Amino acid sequence: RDQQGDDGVSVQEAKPSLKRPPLFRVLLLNDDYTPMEFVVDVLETFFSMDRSQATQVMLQVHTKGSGICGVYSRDVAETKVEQVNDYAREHSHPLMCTMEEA
Ligand code: NFA
Repeated sequence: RDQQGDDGVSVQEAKPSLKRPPLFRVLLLNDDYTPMEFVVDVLETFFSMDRSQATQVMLQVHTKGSGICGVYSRDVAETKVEQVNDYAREHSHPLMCTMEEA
């Protein structure tokens, strides 16, 4: 922030910086090949969803193109994305997990 002294000269004041760290949405993207059951398994295993919740999110991804798995700190979001993409590749599925700032 800028403030003018009585000599009319502008100086910079330090702003009280209490910044909360940014949050990130972790997303799954639809594709034509990954089996629905595998996506439900991923949502249960890596995002602690029950079967009914996991099925809802899977269907959202399938019908809308993408869906939110959860919202996390940068570190946790990066780890989830890597774990899901590694797990999908290990099983030879093209499923894509990504993140964006919330
Ligand atoms: N679209 C995939 C299918 O019809 C299912 C799917 C859902 C894939 C969600 C990726 C994410 N088999």
